[in-house]
Amino acid sequence: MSETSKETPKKGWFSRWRSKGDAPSETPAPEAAAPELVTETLEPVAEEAKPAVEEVEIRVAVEREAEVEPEAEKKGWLSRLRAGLAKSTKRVTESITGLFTKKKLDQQTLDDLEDALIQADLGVSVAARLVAKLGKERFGKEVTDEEVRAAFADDIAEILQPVAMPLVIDPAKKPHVVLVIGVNGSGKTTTIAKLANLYKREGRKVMLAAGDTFRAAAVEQLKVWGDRAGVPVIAKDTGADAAGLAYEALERAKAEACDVLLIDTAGRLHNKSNLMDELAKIVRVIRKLDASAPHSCLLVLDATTGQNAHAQVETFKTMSPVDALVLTKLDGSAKGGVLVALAEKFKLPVVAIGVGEGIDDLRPFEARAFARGLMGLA
Ligand SMILES: Nc1nc2c(ncn2[C@@H]2O[C@H](COP(=O)(O)OP(=O)(O)O)[C@@H](O)[C@H]2O)c(=O)[nH]1
Ligand SMILES: [Mg+2]
Repeated sequence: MSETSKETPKKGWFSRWRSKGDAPSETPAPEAAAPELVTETLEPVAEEAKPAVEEVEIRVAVEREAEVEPEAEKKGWLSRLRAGLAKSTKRVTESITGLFTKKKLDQQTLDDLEDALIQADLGVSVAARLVAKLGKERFGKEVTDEEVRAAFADDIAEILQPVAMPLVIDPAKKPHVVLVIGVNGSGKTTTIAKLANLYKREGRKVMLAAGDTFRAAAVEQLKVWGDRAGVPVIAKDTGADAAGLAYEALERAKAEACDVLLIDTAGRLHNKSNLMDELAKIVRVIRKLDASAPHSCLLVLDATTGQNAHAQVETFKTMSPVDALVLTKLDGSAKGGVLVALAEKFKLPVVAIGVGEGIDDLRPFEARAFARGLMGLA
């Protein structure tokens, strides 16, 4: 994003989402399927490559997508966000509410509140900060759980505000190259499909590069999504050199004067240095065609992995010029609070959040709505 982020955000990004209404509800991904990032190896924890099954899953997802219920379309995106965050909200608010048996705010209650916030994945530092502020303002006074939640929501919104910004596509770049990285299963390919769909509907010329050449099903998956969004997908056979593919895709995107090129990548190679080499090579090679590319490097994080997301940011920052985050699966996670901890620690822009498996289930990240949603407030 570097030089592009100073620009005024394109209107289409937010206004379209805000006015659009909602996408069909989808079955949330099971939390157990969340991938882990381990330090030495990026082998999957709960997943084996099963092309046959994956292909079936892709088809099911696409078919489900087609069953758009008009009823669901009418729901506002805010209520959808709240519904998506329900599990996270329940976890935080129940523990806070449970503490307010006594009327006056004492040290014990403050300590318990701090624990509740840590349990809800907001992180030690955010929890300490929120509770210290509450203590300073309300110690010894009578407070209700709702007042506490409102105070926390305000403070959380303040932490989130600086990172809530859209991904700005620089119209001067033809194309604006977006490199999408993250561990296997985090939602990279799905997020690319959602972004491609969004940009296409904003009238931009979009191209996709199936850079996860590690798995056959990954290439197929992107082709299916590309077809659905009406966007060309540059792909090669499994095992092809990802950097070479990215290079060719950029060459084509330049030749065809595309506005956006989204490059998918593999999240799992034999080990960390293997993945690092591949990502570095992709960056090196595309810079031969455009020294300023990639113009955005999006790290996709699965919100259901909770605290593991921190390790993923740390690791990927050493591999690539990560300059923004997308948090996915907020619809199926009780760990949405991790977004607050990430915002406070890394201060990386959160350009969008994933709230479902469908092509429309991507939302701009809005600080206040998210903070109030998390704390169970309207
Ligand atoms: N519930 C839900 N599922 C998601 C979301 N984003 C991705 N998924 C699902 O997560 C799984 C892995 O996604 P995929 O895009 O293939 O991950 P990749 O390996 O990083 O490319 C798929 O089953 C997706 O449908 C989301 O925001 N919400
Ligand atoms: Mg993928």
